[in-house]
Amino acid sequence: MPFHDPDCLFCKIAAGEVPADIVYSDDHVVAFRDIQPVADEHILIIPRKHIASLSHLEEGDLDIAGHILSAAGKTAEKAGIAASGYRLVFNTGPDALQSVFHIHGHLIGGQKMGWPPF
Ligand code: DGP
Repeated sequence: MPFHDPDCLFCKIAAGEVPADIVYSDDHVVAFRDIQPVADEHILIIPRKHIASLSHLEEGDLDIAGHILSAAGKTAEKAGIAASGYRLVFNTGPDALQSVFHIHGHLIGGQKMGWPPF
């Protein structure tokens, strides 16, 4: 799979070809607000590299996984929810209702949440 998939919506957002409300970005990841928020704050964190899902991560992609996790804290800081708390959720596959096949962590917060999440 090439680094950039021209048919992938999130690759287009990462490339600036589709507009998004970007909260944080660096050389490896982009974090932008979800168009259909499920919480008061709902941000998607994606790698710039096209990888379909967590299940498609390969050994050589482990640094990318680290960049996503590292960006979560920075993004939460920028969004003002680092202290109050947040969740990072990766919907993966049909049971989890993954609908966009480019890895994305849902950073959810800005309000009190319940558990379990389903
Ligand atoms: P998932 O179901 O886990 O694959 O989540 C995909 C999320 O992507 C879903 O919460 C809605 C969001 N989304 C879909 N299209 C767009 C878009 O064009 N812009 C933004 N910002 N979010 C989108």
